Amino acid sequence: MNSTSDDLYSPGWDNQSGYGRLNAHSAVALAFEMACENNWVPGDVNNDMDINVLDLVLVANIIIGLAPEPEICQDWAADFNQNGDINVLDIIQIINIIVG
Ligand SMILES: [Ca+2]
Ligand SMILES: [Ca+2]
Repeated sequence: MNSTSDDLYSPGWDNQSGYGRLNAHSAVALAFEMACENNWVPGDVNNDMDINVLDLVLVANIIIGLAPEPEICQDWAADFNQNGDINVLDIIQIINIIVG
């Protein structure tokens, strides 16, 4: 939990806030991320055990906002380089996987 707390004062532990307020959102996001890692593969956005052009289309749709409310793990898989952002860099890296 410490890694998902917001530090309120000095970095790390301090007298005023301990490790900071529990950041419930980060903790929940981390829990989902761990669940996704167990069941999904980055780049396999439709989770069909294959990374192909269908996944590219899904990532593109997520980027331009056409995907209807992607699930959390779908978002996670679409962020191929796991930098917290889904963009053209993820598409390029998924293309690299497809063309080998
Ligand atoms: Ca797929
Ligand atoms: Ca990314």
